Amino acid sequence: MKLSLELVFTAILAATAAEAALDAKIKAKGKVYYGNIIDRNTINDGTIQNILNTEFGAITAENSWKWDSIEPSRGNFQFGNADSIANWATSRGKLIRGHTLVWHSQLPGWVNSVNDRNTLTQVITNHINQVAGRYRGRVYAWDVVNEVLEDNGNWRNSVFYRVLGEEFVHLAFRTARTADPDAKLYINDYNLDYAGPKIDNTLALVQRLRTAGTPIDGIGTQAHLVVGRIAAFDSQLQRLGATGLDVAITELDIRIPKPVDQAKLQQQQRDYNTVTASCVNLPQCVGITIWGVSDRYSWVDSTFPSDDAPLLWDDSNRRKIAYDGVDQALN
Ligand code: 9MR
Repeated sequence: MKLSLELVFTAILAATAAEAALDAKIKAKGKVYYGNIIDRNTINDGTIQNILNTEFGAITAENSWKWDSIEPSRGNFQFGNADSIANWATSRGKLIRGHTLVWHSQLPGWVNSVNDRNTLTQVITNHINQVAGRYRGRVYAWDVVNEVLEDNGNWRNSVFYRVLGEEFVHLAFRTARTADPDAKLYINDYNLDYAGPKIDNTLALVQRLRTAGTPIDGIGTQAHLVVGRIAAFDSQLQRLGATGLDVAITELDIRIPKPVDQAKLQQQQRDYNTVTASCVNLPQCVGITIWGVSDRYSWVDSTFPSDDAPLLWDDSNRRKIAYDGVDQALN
């Protein structure tokens, strides 16, 4: 009896995974996943869990895989929250995108105060070995480095660049490849959605990494967009694809300048349709991750108080017409 009940549960889980609607549709277009995020604020919300289960096929931890969560002091690794998310995803047959190994933000103070090359090299190497090593074989893709350039195309003034120069990027990729040889390794950034020095210099950096033999598999474009301002998105995504590397849209949301009204929600529907179609139409684009399920839980509320409503479900977890924009691009 116990065994057959387990079989029933397994079958239900498998069926749920198989029916993940947006995910199944983008797979039918030859892509790898349609994903979303989860974290401590949503992992116990039954409605969000249900939407993740039924619509999405890949999971990114919104915060719990970041350096300050996992290694708050040197050598003190805290995997509790990160493991919960990994297990949530794995037990439901979802892919995992690992976010992120080396990033200037949500970085504990002790890393920022390192000022010699040897120590920082050891610190980066150990962090990547511990984190990517722990989930070895379970992560589809890692954002190995995140946001290393400023919008003007200059190097960001992080502890990593100050102490190690560009070598920190090479070091991070080489270490990640050894720690988890089967994971796809990505450079990830925002504001790659329009022409300018940031995308130019990102592409130049990618070229230098490849020339140096540094193992990189993909470019992630976060795509934190604003309704009605996505005209350049498709052409810039094509530039990323022209490298021949994999491309992923890693943190998609399309926020609306307040007040939100029906016309702007309709524009948002069209914009979600355009962005999804851009990925579908680009052979190198492997998948899309939306940065949140419902408007109730979005980083936009606190960071851009004059914008709102960036996601596919509203504050009451009701499906918005933006969902239809995505769905139509997949049909
Ligand atoms: O969504 C995340 C939010 O909960 C955090 O407070 C914030 C802190 O920096 O990070 C947000 O996620 C960011 C992601 O990790 C990297 N790209 C930009 C995202 C939005 O800020």
